Amino acid sequence: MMNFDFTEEQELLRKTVRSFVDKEIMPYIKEWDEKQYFETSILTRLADLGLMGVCIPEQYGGSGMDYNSLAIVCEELERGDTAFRTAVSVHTGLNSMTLLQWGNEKQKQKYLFPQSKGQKVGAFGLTEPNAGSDVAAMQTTARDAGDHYVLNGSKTWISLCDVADHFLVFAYTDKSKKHHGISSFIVERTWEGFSSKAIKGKLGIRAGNTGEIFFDNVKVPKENLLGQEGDGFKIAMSALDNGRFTVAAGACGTIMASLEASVKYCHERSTFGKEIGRHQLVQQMIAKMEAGLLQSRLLVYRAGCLKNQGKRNTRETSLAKWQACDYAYEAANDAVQIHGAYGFSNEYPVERYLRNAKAPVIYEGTREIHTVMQGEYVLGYRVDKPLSKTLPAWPFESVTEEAVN
Ligand code: COS
Repeated sequence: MMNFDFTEEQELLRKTVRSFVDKEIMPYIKEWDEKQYFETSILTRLADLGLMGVCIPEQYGGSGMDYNSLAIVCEELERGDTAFRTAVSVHTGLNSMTLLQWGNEKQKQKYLFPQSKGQKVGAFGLTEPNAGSDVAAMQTTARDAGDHYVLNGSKTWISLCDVADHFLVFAYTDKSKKHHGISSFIVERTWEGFSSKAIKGKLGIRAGNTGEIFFDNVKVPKENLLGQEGDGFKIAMSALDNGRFTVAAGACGTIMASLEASVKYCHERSTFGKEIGRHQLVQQMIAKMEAGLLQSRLLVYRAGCLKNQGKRNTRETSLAKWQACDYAYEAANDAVQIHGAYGFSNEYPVERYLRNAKAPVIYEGTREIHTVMQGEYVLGYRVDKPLSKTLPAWPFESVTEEAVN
């Protein structure tokens, strides 16, 4: 059965995030972007709206909505700015959803619950200076020291590096086993030997907090190992199935913002005696944006439906991420073109959209990684096996209700 309707709850969610963005982000974003300043109070306000754990079951502190509701939140946030969608991507998509999928009950209560409430912020430490697309090239190590591990190394391009309380960190526990020797740990910022440093001078997402995190003999209790030793690569890849989903959804927000600004400008600006929207080559760019938005959304919501069914969606999510981010970059580029020389100045928001849209074509799997993955799937070189652990299907079963029945 196919159904393209949103539920009333989802429609209301979209309206709520949209008006939040219009009031709390739009008036200030130009200044935050110029100052390379991340406004942390936005996360607190999102928490007040129940949006820091939108698709996490209520028993773990979340709002219990479905996975496509997370997509809606990401679309609407990125319509304001990519920085805040990125924050939700790492907090909910890469961290909380991974704890939901892989964490034991104790870990979920201790770390997932406060994250879903927004009392604590989560982030994700996978990429290293010498390990981006090639995840297994990482150099960070976690040495077994009896009742704890000792973590050494560093991670880079970490969103919320100075803001997050908890980090999911990937490190080798046994280098000889190659990718089967990587393990995943929950690390707290306050632990001795942990430090962070923001990267300044980024092309885009300048209103976001991104940087490096360092581990200098950080003691990680054994109970903070996520899954089993050696599960790290699988955990990282399954986390990316969710992170990429949020990036793809966010890209739809950039397309919406590009369209909105361009349509407005088309009606304001006249050349050769008519509104520029009347020129066919301008219409072509507008039409491409519309097509890109609709195609991207369909791919995103299809991946979300698979998540709702508890099915593996690596292939579908990768396709959505690749396509939506490419469309968003093109849409932002065309929006600048439509604005002509004005688009080249920050008097209009479209130059920010273009700068912001470049990052998602690179992070969470470059355009090239996703292109190769799709080629391999079609040619039969890449085949996804069923997973031992998937996200819980939606609607979530409540433990409390089970107990009552
Ligand atoms: N969920 C769970 N397990 C997964 C998985 C997923 N989505 N994807 C892969 N795995 C498992 C595989 O089943 C395989 O397990 P076994 O070795 O036990 O059979 C293992 O992980 C290796 O998978 P695969 O063979 O697909 O690895 P490749 O080396 O071919 O993967 C790519 C290479 C390039 C696809 C991968 O490294 C990648 O996506 N790189 C980009 C990383 C990235 O996006 N970084 C951005 C970080 S920004 S936060």
